[in-house]
This record gives sequence, structure tokens and C-alpha cells, in this order.
Amino acid sequence: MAELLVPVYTSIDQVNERNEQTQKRIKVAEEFRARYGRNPTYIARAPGRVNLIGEHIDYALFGVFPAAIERDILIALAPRPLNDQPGVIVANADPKYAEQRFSPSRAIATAGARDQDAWLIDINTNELRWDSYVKAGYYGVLNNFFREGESDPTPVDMLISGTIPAGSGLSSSAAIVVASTLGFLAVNDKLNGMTKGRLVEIAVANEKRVGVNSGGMDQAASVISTPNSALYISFYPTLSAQLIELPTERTDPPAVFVIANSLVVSDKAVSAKTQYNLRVVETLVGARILANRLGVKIGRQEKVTFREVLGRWISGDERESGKEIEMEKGLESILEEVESLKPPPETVASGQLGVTMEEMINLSGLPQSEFHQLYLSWVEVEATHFHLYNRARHVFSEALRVLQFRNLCLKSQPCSQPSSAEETLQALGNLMNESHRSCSDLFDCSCPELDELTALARASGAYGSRLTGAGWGGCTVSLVSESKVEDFKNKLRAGYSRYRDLTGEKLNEVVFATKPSSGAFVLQLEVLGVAQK
Ligand code: NG1
Repeated sequence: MAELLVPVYTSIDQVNERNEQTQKRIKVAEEFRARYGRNPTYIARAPGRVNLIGEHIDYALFGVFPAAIERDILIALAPRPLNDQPGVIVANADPKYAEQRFSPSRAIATAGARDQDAWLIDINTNELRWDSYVKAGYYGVLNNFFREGESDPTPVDMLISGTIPAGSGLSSSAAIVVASTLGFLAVNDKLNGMTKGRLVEIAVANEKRVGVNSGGMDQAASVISTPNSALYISFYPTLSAQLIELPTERTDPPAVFVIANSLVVSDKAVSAKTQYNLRVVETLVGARILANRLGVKIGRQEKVTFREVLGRWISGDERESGKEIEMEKGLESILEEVESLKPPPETVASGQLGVTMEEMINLSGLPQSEFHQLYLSWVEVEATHFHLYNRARHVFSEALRVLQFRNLCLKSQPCSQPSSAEETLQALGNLMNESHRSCSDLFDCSCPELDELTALARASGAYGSRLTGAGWGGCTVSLVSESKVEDFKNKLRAGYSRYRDLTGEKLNEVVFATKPSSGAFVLQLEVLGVAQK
């Protein structure tokens, strides 16, 4: 899937989507025309995603199981003449966000500096700003495609419109970065031969500009998805994606995934040093210490991941490529070995399962300066204790649940008996419940509202329910029989205090069923001479 070209459509009819989505596309072109007095030449579209299972394990290089959702980001854009004022004007269709203007500048080359960026854009990483993600998308396009000596990029007018709630774990940030990257590529005529895999790589690197050291799940799901299937995305040894049909569509009655927003906004970029980035560091250091304990060879300067430690441990080979057949058994066995990361009994007795920075450095076997260089020089983190043992237990057990979830989907046959279909849904739901418990108890990425909402979902008839995305707020995803969705929504509304005053459209905004949608694409309007009507 990653080798396929990013789709470029020249007519809305080629877009295999629902009417509602098509309508929205027309609206954004009209709004662009009203604002800028001419037609857009392209619309770049990137969907959000819901992660069905596999949380916080993409940056440990274990496979995850997301699906694109129908909600998306659309960016309509058109070039201005090269002799016009340089840079980008980007407006937001939501009137609460003011228009932004920015102009990247060519960097002054420093003698002897390696891997220096050719372009600079000022991105504010201290607050959550939608335009930072637009800029992040532009960054990679400039630095990959407009190197020294090449012509300057075209000035651009843009209008962005989105239906993915921000800070909700549905990857609105990745969708903006992907749509922005695609839009800038298109308008500068750089889309030729662009594969989905390459676009994912660029978008992942771009998102790091906003200060989050993310794994690649969101960008891969936003780019590679196709309707009706979830994706099993693996990152090791390289990014690859397998489309997996969900048995939920084949059961009688069918089941759907229902997203419910806790309405707790989690600002991943701003809280990165005590949450997301801290987890990235804890899992990386945990992997080094586990490797030491298991006698697995790693390079002194190597930031090895849990996935690599597992692979080398199973195969006894320093450069193994990890055969999947052995993965499940390997994960079960390594979960026993993880006990060796448990802090000494006296600290455990005092309720402290974490280690201090000093203890962590000692355990790593590296001198302090090398430790800092390897694990802390590229990221800011803040904690009194680092919970390596619990993080490792979450990562390996979650990786195992993803494989079990995938196996259940692959094994369920279109002609399954109703009783076995029901068993499959129950088994999928149980894995989702265990995943939530692990996120909450071991990875500490839940919050009271998410715990409450998932418990309420289970009590309201869901087969299973869990937080989705980074957590600490944002959305839950629940597996619910399609015939029970309305009743389920009503029960959530009655039971979750933040929903009590919501009815009609307002309630549909925060609790909604979703089916896997298509991935990112570009609609090229200039071919037809006019924007689509
Ligand atoms: P959200 O915050 O839901 O977009 C983040 C990361 C993912 C993954 C999940 C946790 C980014 C862009 N995304 O997702 O890569 O690590 O958390 O599973 O940072």
C-alpha cells in the first residue's frame, strides 16, 4: 500500500465518498472564491483517524490498528503570481480563527554545519495553534524540494476547513500536516511520483517541527487508508500497511465503532514534556535497560526500541528483521522478563514503582554526559520518577493485544454463524477493555473523565470501550451493535454530566458512529478551468 501513488483526482465524481463529504468540498471552493476573488486550483484533503487498538506503541516500533474516519481537513489553495508579495496567506473557514500570514526565509548556511535546514519558518511550540501545523507541512516541502540554487516557491492563498475536533485524539493535527504538505506539493507542482509511503515520511518529519516526537501512526492512517478496512500498520523494519476488513460489518446485526468525546481537551504539544515526550523517553530508556538485563547487544550510541530488543532477543541476532510468526510467543515470554525492571522491594513497598533520574542513569550503564546526549539533548522532559517497569508492561502487552485483535479480524469468515460472530465481537471488545485498563493503570495516559466514559459505555451495552489516541483527554472508541447506537447515545447523554445539556446536532458532534473512510487525496480543479460546481 505504501508504494501506491497519492491519488490526484480531476473530478469530484472520482472521489469515492458520501454525498455529505462532496457537498463540503464544493463549499470550501465557494468560500475560497468569495474570499480571494478567484477559483482555487487544488483542494487537498486528509482525514482524521481513530485508533481501534495499539496505543503508545508506534514509537516503540510495534504495529498498530487504526482506521481513517470520515471527518477530515480540507485545504483549498491557489498560487499568486511570483512577483506578488511572497509567502502564504491562510484563512480558516471557522470565523473564530483569524487569518494568518507567514513568509519562510532562506537559512544562512553555517560553515561546516551538516544537515542544516535550507529554510526557516517561525513556529510557536508553546501554545496550540492550528497555523503551526500548516507551517509544519510547508517546512518539509521547502526543505526537501527547494534546496539552495533552486527557484523560490510560489506565493499561495489558502483556506482551511475542518470537521475533526482539536485535541481529541482523532489526529486533527496530523490531518492538517498531511493536507498542508499535500497542498504545498500540489501548488508547487511537486506531486509527480509522490508515493503514499514518501508522503507519510515527510509528514511525520514535519509534525516533529511542532515539538512532538510522534510515531508514524496518524500520518500513515491519514494517507494510506481505504474505505471499509482498518489498517494494520507496522513500522519495523520499515513502514508497511496491511488492509484488514473488519468483521463488524458482516455480523448480523452489524456493529460499529462509536466515538465519544470526553470534552477534556488534551494539548499534546504544550504538555509534551510531562506527558507524550516523557513517555517516549521512558520507553526508550526502558528498552536499553531491558536489553542490558537480557544480555541483548546494542550499540553504545543506539536509541534502541522495545521492538528491536524483542527481535534481537528472540532471534539471538543483532540485525534480525523479526518474523511475525514468532512475535506472539516472543511477546508472551518477554512479558515475564520485564519483571526484571521492577524496582527493588523496599521502594515497591512504599508504593513507588518509578526510579529517579539518577537511578535511571545508573541502570542505563552510560556515563551521565552520554546519557544526556543520547536521551535528553533532543527533548525536554520533566518528572521526579520514571516508570520504566509499568511502561514496558503496557507496551509489550498492548503489542500482543494488537496481534490478537488482528487475528480475530482475519479469522472471522463472511459466512460465520451468528453465535460465532457475537463471540468475535465480544472478544474484540474484551481486548479493547484490557487496552484501556493498561493505558490507565500502566501507561498513565488516561484521565478520570475517560475512565468514567469508558465504564459508562460498557454499562450502556458496548462490547468494549477504550480511550483512543494519545489520551489524557480527547475521545473514547466503543464497539456497539449498530441497532443499539441510538439507545447507547441516549445512555451516555444521561450518564455523562458534560453531555446532559446537549441535544440534536450538538450531541451528534460529540458522540457519533464512524466507518473506515478513504485516505488523503488531492482534487485538481484547474484542469477543468473552473472550480467544481
Ligand atoms: P494523537 O494525539 O491521538 O494524534 C499521538 C501520536 C501517535 C501515537 C498516539 C498514541 C502524534 C502526531 N501522534 O496521537 O503517533 O503515538 O499518540 O498511540 O504525535
